[in-house]
Amino acid sequence: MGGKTEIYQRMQAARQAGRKALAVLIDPDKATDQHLERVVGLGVDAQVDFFFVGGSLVVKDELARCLAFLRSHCAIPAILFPGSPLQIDEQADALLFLSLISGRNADLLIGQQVVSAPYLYQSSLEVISVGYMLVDGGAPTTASYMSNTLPIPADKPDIALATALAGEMLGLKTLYLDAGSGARQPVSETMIRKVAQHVTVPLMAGGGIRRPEQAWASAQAGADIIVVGTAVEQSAELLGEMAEAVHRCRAGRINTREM
Ligand code: 1GP
Repeated sequence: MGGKTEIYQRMQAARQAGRKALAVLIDPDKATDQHLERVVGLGVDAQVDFFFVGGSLVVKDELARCLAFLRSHCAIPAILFPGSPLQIDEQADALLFLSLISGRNADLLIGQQVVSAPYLYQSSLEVISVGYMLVDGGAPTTASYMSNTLPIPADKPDIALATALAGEMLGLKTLYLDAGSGARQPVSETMIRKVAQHVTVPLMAGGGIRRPEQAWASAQAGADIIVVGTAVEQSAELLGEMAEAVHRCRAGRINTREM
């Protein structure tokens, strides 16, 4: 099956060059036009790499409006980060095709993907598969509750590594360590480093990153794409500092077979 690969190639090229990327997560339910205008303006100035759009629970019908706004106001790629097969819209550039590999909920491992695959096949969207791993961030999050799965314990990097390796061996094109939106603690540097040292696909990390130094530390530990949502929702001004912190980090990945 062919299909578009432009965004994925961009992710891979950045990873190979040791160039870190910032993705700003926009929850369409919460993003008023005024907020979007601000985030887009600051995002363009700060050279934000991607906008991720979606959420674990989207209750209003604002996705199309949000994507139309992004499309007409900037050239930063808009990538769907869907909480359900309902969140598909061809105005986006790509879609993260998530399989919740940290959980044992068959519906989120393969069930919902089977429902959405025929629609995606006929759409113009670039589909990027993601081995999605929820990590305990100190309290239940919407993602952990809605997915009805146990997150990976925060202090078990070996479990995260084994899960990530399985995901890569199954052919998933990217991996995502997520403490969940609004997590009390972000994914630890130890866990990110452990995974980053052994996988070769682009690695995303997010959930609970509130300060630029945390974004920098996650990138320095080996994440290629840092995802920030809540902090920018609460204070759009942080966006410039977040982007600066992530782009300043140049840590390449050192792969090892030593476990
Ligand atoms: C959630 O990783 C994202 O899936 C972003 O989390 O909202 O806590 O930044 P925050």
